[in-house]
Amino acid sequence: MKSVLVLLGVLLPLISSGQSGLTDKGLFFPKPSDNSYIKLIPQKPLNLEAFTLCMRLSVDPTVVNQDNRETILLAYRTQDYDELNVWQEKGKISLYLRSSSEGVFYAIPLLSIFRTNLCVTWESSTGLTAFWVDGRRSTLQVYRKNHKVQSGGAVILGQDPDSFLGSFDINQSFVGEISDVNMWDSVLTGDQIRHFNEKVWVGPEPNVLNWNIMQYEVNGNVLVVPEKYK
Ligand SMILES: *[C@@H]1O[C@H](CO)[C@@H](O)[C@H](O)[C@H]1NC(C)=O
Ligand SMILES: [Ca+2]
Repeated sequence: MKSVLVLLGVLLPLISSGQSGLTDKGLFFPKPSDNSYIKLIPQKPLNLEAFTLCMRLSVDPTVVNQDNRETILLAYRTQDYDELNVWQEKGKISLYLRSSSEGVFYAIPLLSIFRTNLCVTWESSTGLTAFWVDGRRSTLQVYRKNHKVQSGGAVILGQDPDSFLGSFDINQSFVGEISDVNMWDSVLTGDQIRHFNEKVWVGPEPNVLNWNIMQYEVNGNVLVVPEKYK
């Protein structure tokens, strides 16, 4: 009993410093910074041979859509690698798996001041990769066939870490609003991805990142957008 109480004494402060559940809420990054970010706690380790990653995004285009700016949309960083990064950069949207130099680029419409439903799918067995913008699929590309995404990292919104949870660059920070970040360990069907836009989810429960029950940690100047703005 005593050891249980001691354990609770250690765990409770940790649990209460984080928060959970973001149903109908968004996260707003009001201005460029090199210290504001959100750490998302996944439902399970990111050992992935396939994934679907979806999110809703709106940006401050006067910052994010500057010609030479790189803006991080989601970063999953392990101790040694940029294991899975999604960017908007140089007029394109890009995905990088275990690399910060060899990505796959898509000339899809850029993010705007209004919300965009953005999904990306990838599977190891074929390497087939696609972006989905408001339910419309891009052309396919083949990227990182037979690769596996490794566990042991941290999922970050708002900043690109060049070391494990540090070395942020203000000129790569996200400026705008992100919500409904969901991730599955499989490639969903086109119909399922189109349902994501309508917010009436009928597909499988997101089993890697699940916005509705997400545990997360806020660092710096990030506002949780109340439900009435959904
Ligand atoms: C960010 O970009 C601005 C404008 O290009 C530049 O003046 C500044 O030095 C950059 N800051 C960093 C930390 O790279
Ligand atoms: Ca960087």
